[in-house]
Amino acid sequence: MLRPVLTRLLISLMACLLPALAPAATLADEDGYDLWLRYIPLEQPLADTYRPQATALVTYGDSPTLKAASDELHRGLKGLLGQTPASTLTDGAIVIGTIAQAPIPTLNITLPDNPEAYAIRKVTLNGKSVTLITGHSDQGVLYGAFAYLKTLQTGARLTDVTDAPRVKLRVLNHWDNLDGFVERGYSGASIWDWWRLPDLKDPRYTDYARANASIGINGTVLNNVNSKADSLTLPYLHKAAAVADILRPYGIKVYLSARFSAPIELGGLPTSDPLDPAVQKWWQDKTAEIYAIIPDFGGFLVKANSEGQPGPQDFGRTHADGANMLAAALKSHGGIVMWRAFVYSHDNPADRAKQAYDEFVPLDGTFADNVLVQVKNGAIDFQPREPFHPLFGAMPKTPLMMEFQITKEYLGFATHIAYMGEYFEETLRADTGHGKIGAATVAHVLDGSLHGYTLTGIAGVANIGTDRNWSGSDFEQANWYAFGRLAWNPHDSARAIAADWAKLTFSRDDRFVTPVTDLLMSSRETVADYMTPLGLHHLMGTSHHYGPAPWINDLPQPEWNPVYYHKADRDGIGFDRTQTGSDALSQYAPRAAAKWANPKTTDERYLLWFHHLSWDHKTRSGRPLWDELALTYTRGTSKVTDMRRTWDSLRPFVDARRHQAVAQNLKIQETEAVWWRDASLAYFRSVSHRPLPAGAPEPAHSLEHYQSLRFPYAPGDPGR
Ligand code: BDP
Repeated sequence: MLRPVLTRLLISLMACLLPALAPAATLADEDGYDLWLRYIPLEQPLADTYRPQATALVTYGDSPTLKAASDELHRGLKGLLGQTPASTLTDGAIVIGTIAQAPIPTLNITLPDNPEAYAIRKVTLNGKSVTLITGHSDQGVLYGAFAYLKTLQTGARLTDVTDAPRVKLRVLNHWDNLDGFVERGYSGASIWDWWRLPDLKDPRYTDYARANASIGINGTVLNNVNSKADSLTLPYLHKAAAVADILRPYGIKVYLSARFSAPIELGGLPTSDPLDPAVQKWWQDKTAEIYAIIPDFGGFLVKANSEGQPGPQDFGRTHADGANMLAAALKSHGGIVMWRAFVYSHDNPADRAKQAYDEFVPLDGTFADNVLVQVKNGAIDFQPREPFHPLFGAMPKTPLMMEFQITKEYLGFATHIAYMGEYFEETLRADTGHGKIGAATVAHVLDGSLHGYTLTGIAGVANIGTDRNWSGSDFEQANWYAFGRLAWNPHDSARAIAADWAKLTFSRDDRFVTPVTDLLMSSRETVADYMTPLGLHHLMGTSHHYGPAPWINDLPQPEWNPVYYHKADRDGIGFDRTQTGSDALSQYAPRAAAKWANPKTTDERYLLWFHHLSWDHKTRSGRPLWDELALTYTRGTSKVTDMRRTWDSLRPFVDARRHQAVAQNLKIQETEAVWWRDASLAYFRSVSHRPLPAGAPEPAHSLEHYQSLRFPYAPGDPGR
């Protein structure tokens, strides 16, 4: 009696384990180059995988963009289904073409009123049952083709789909210098080989365009916001034009960062005063020159009067004067200006978090209609956690666009796993308090619905470089992917996007997808816990921003010093931004400010951002603040250990090469998390003079040891 039971138990145990272990042996090594466009055969042993027939592919119309769509479908279908589709209209065929292209109008498909919209429909055409992918424009068709392939890749059942982007400009910002160095880049050199352009036709540029189009990105700024005027000289414009030619079929426009002092540096003028007619003429001529070479040039991104960059204030003019002068030059060509609001100044004693709002809100309504003001997600600087920037919602007459940082300057570079999709979502869903509850989030500002902006945009600082896997690590690709998806629809779900990415990048198996999605969704919080818990911010090492340095207090500009931000002393810690302190809180609408006014009601993840509190302050757990701080650091490190364990358990689902690459990074992340915890606690203990609570381990080294560490060769550091 016992035997059959045992045998059955054994069999069911084997049944559970075997499939889990089976894939490993058969998975070929991958190097990450194919990103989420791997198109590996669908015959994975997934019972519910839907296998469409796509025996033929018929394209109505003829354009480089339709050709790109058709090439992608060919590539995808060949990879996924193992068959090259024929080109005759048969049952099961895929048909692509714009809605106006004969014979598609006969099908009476309706599309949203958006030039980039697409639809996928099962229809009967000429008596054949086909899948139609259509849009108002070729670009819409291309987006539909990628959407169709994604459905196949994720093993989802194909249903009718209609979709359109909620934001117009979905733009990558490359912080790439003309010499190939990428500021805050952790994935090799710049992919823009300025030296060999314009002759170089690197196939990588086409793959870059494919990857971006697949997630809806439709613009790219090729050069660093800390720009050189040289990028506006004729030879460099020809180089930019060569890139634009390759990206154009994929619906991606090229933009350039413009140096405000270019009329002086290139034009030999004595000034770059935006109200000077000679300066205006210089920009008009320059702009005309650009459009003669790049007819669909997108426009300029400008960092002005920020961190030493030239700008209109050098001549007593405002940001609006500067932006409008460039906007006027671009206007007749259809170009736009993205004017950055990342400004703060060493001679302004106001809390750095307040300065952008103070400068820009009075200018609301004075910007030309082809200007967007580009605002970072938070008021300081891409920290592991920041409350949303108070400018969102506060400039109803000026289109504000978002600037997210995809590259992880402040979150462990490319080595640490921190899924930015979850971070972006936190910002996008934040209630600005400037309208009806539920209709006044940051996403509602960006999609134009809150204030009726017709020009809308989202930018992300790229994490792309020459590394074979593009982003410096396999998991960094998730951040590029999530950025594109959320720029397309800022109301989308970061969790759903993470799950899609995991399926596309590694495995469709639920036993992989669920734990990896969970890991991704908690990963950014983990980083915030071991780097800047409870609302602390800007505690990173000087210039390179690698590792902890909360003790730094000797840099010339007050706000460059971490001590400026944490204000820890024997009595307490935190930045008082309430009425008793800098009153930055008053820049938020009352509904948003109310949540943060009182430490008792403040979400503790923002506690020390807004409040300076005694070490004895009783936190929600009942523990005094000092103990809570120490234990949050410690929790962060143990969560990294959990991530390592999870990843180890997923070995059967990932090829050995990528599994090992991720595992190695996680090991580094664990070591660096412990370093962050130990160095930070060693320092804060020296200030608070309190013993570490039970559960927080003694730092491995002395404070002096941590303070002595130097990193002259840290990547991405413009100061090295
Ligand atoms: C900071 C970066 C610096 C950038 C600056 C910016 O450290 O490299 O130039 O932002 O956004 O976070 O302009």
